[in-house]
Amino acid sequence: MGSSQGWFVDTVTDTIGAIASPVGTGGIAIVRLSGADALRIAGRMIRLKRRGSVPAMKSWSMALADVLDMGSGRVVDECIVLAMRAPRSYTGEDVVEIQCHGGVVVAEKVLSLAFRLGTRPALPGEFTKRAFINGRITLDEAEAVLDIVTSASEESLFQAGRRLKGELGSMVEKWETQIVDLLALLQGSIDFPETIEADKSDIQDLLAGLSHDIGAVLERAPLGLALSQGVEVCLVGRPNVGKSSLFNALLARERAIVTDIPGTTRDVLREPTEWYGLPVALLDTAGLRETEEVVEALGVERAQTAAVESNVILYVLDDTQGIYDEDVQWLSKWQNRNCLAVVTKVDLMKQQVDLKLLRDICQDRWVRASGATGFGIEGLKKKVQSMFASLGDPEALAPGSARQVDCLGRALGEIQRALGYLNQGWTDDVIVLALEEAAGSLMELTGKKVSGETLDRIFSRFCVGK
Ligand SMILES: Nc1nc2c(ncn2[C@@H]2O[C@H](COP(=O)(O)OP(=O)(O)OP(=O)(O)O)[C@@H](O)[C@H]2O)c(=O)[nH]1
Ligand SMILES: [Mg+2]
Repeated sequence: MGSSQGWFVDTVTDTIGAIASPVGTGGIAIVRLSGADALRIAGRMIRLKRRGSVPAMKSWSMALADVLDMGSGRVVDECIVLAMRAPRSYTGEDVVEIQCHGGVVVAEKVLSLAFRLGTRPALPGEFTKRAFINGRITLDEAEAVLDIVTSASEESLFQAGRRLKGELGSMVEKWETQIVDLLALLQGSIDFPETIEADKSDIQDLLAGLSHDIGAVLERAPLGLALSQGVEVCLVGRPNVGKSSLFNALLARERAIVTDIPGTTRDVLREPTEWYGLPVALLDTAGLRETEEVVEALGVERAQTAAVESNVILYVLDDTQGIYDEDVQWLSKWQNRNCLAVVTKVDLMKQQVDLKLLRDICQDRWVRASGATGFGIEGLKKKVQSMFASLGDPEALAPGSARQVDCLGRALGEIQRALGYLNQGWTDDVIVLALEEAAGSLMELTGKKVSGETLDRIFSRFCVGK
């Protein structure tokens, strides 16, 4: 659990409200209120069916009730009301959840009644932001909430769930405590050199250990980011080689137009999918070639941009045509990226692709497949998935956002700097400066020390009502 952020407290006295369930019709719609006045406001618009009133409800209790329109005196809907009192609620404040029937108008009406009684519309992620501000969760846990909501695969959910339980945060806090204790020791030896002496080899061991442990978590960053944000996989290659056929085969549905006319695909097509637990956004693009045709030329430009911006490039080669000079150029250009060559149309048994040349350019980064028969499609998915899974033990904990990776990277850099200073015999005050920076970066990760802009950036990615 994170510490309370004192300097935010006066910004969170008002009561906020939002529809917490998705827009549309469904079984139930949930209107959520949070703040010091939540119970009182709910009490004025809700009449419990049995006895009592919302403000008198016990914490973590529920009741059947009617929502009343005070203006017309009409019953708007029959609902179930849940009361959760501060500090034992999601936000750490008084929270009321009103479960009404799952219609758009019903939920909007219930919310509008709450607004009329002084509730303010919640901003995106404001409930979770309050949970952070009130010390219910740390910042990495708040990010994990978003990762859980947006999880595109079971693996993503597994990692995000562990971060929400605070596994990453508590590890980071342990490192931070070790550094802070060391800082106290070093500061003591600076202030009282006769009485306190810091043992150099103990400090070396400690810093080397920290450096190893943080480095190990950072090594898993590409896996963590791939799982939380998904990877973009982009099909590129010359016209007519079979990109769109592979696109369809990889999605197992006829999403893209396939014809034997070179230059069929123009715009970039983007479809979400999942390959062995890896959330993937698959992109199909226009065939790469010089062209005078305006629309196609724009498509070719977009194809190159999409390839450069993607996490994985699948460079498609046509086994009935072999490897052209342009193919060699593109493959060589992208060989230091996550680029995999896909030799397709192998069902036609033409074997025009020179495998020796392909191995020279791509080493083992190529596969054989057929968009027409489905041959090699699962192997291709598995190979892309293993590019990320092999980045670390999938069971091991990984950071889930670029922000977390940045904080860990800076902490590691400062610890290594401190270790370097120590080995070179620099004075303690220089080492102290580096270690203070390291501790600061770790505190940023959990949100103990964080700017308002960082918070705004994180919570603006949430939906309203979360
Ligand atoms: N037999 C066979 N034919 C294929 C295969 N893949 C594609 N084709 C055929 O090759 C032609 C071109 O396929 P597309 O998938 O449209 O090729 P593309 O690379 O998307 O082409 P552009 O969009 O024009 O760049 C079509 O006639 C397909 O039916 C394959 O694996 N086997
Ligand atoms: Mg195409």
